Amino acid sequence: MEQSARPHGRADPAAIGSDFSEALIAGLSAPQKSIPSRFLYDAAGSALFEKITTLPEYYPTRTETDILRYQAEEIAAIVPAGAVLVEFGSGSSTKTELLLERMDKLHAYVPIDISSAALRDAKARIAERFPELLVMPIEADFAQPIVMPPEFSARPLFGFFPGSTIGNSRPIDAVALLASMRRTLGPDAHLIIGADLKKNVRRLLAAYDDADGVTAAFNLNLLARANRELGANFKLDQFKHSATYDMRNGRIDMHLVSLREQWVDVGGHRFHFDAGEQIHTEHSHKYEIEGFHTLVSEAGWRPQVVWTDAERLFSVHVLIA
Ligand code: AVJ
Repeated sequence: MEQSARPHGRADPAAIGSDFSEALIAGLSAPQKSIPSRFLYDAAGSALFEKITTLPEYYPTRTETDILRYQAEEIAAIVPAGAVLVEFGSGSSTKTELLLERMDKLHAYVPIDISSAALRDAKARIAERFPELLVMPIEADFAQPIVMPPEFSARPLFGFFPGSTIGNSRPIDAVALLASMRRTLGPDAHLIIGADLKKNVRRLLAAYDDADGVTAAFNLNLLARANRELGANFKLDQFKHSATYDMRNGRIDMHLVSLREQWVDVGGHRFHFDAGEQIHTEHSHKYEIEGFHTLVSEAGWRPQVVWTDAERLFSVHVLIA
């Protein structure tokens, strides 16, 4: 939900008891403070993320798009006539168009997203560009079990989960999510999924802490959002963005670091921050191809094909249910 700015200390009554409010208060009450990464994507955060995808340091989007463009013919050959393409967390559906261009025998496209605005825009654009294609958006959180329209149950289903969004989940949760997608798609389904690869740490750190500070603004928007939506009083210049690489777990961790000892009010609760105390805001796991194969196998998927770019920065996998 989009909301206009309001003075500190006056919360929007409709937002009290909201998902964000509950998660934020719970996350800041824990000994290790954290905010779930899904809250990064309000309207302002989504716009900042779109900007991140164009940064020279942020290689994943560009690299995955190149892989998909290069392999589009081959992907289209795997997708039989009359199939249904189901995208988990479709957002702007930009990468999807690369596939749809080649899939002239596709029956339907089912974008799944929590943003009704994103679904509306994507549906309008895709329906206009591919007039033969049935577009049936589902407004839902892809982390929850989703019921496919029954009229598609006899058709070959192709899941599409690009962007290395799977990397935001800890391995144990990633397995659960992949298993849930397998149940949603049913027997004989395929899943086309993007996974970011392990690489030089300096390169990884630059991608999550760019020179222009766009990623910093994206991360700090969580606090700005709490001020806007919940009447919190975070002082944005008293926190800074940090991205570190956890070698043992093979992941980038984003934090917001308190620059001094301070108190912050959120929805009737006061939270204390020590100088240097961190709020964890995002995990972004990086995989080796083998490790990713192990992960998907634990969820019951069978790896069919994997493509990477020449620099081996990113991988796109086709899995069979
Ligand atoms: C959209 C989750 C794939 O982890 O690389 C970008 C989000 N965070 N810069 C990622 C993100 C910081 C992104 N994903």
